[in-house]
Amino acid sequence: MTAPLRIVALSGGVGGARFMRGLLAWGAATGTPLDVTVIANTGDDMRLHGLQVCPDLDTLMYTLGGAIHEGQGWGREDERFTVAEELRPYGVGWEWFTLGDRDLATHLARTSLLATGLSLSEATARLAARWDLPVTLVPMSDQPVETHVELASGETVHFEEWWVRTRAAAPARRFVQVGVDDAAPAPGALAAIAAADLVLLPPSNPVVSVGTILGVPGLADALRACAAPLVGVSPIISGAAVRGMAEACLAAVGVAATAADVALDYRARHGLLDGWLVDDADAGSLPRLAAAGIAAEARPLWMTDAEATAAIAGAAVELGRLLSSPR
Ligand code: FO1
Repeated sequence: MTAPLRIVALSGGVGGARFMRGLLAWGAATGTPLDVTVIANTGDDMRLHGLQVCPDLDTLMYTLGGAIHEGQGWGREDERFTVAEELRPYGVGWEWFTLGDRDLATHLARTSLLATGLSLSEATARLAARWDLPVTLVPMSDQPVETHVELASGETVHFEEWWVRTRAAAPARRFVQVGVDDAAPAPGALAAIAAADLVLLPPSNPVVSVGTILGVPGLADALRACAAPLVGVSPIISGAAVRGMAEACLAAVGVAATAADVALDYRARHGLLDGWLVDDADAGSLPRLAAAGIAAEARPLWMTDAEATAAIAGAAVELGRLLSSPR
């Protein structure tokens, strides 16, 4: 039995979760034993009705646990909304942020576990055990971090309000990760990075998902000190975000919404990135990436179905192997 390939991935919600599912499918299809740790963004977290809600941890848990609402990419399949319907007339909470009955059970369980004194990592491990996840799911930090958006109007709102209620309609002036200065990487995160054979950046939002994770003090340092190659998959295809509204986030931080500019920003801002996958439509950017010392390849990047997604994940692993092999 060959030793499993130890992979660490920094992931946000929907796109990252689908990519991780593809990675596991690729491992199964190729008979490649994988030992995967997913470090999840917790900047989207919020306190609602006294409950700790962790959107990206839950999207990863439901997707890899086979319980995701596939069409939405978030929330549970086979969901009911009895509680949400009853909450509405009381006018409490965020009526534009739908918490289904089954999903609420997750938030109740997490909040109860945290109330007994467990850390977010420990609570996450307990929740993940129910889903028998094929990965180790770790929050980026055990300390609370919330992404707030400062709008051009001067008003500041929680990321989810900007993202869900307004669909990022109002331009963001900047993102503030409230609490990040007092946050440390979750214990499992640093250990997994130190032991990794490969680090992957799925096609998650490079600003508010991967960027938030990299902003946790000490985490980017650990990645820069890590001997393993770091390979990313572009979340932008020919100038448009594959999912979500990455362009709106990139504009706020002054990065052009192109496959190459996202990669070059990882380099400039964090001093990270060895390999980068771009879609065929962006093959023209390969020379610019090569000039920056980033090993880039062009291939279809639309995660149109499970097979396509597995192929993308496999290509990222193969690029990592290329970069690991002795020169
Ligand atoms: N996204 C929406 O567009 N509308 C919602 O009502 C909504 C509710 C929701 C509840 C729990 C949860 O974990 C995620 C939810 N999301 C919703 C998705 C969420 O905005 C995204 O998953 C991430 O925050 C960004 O990746």
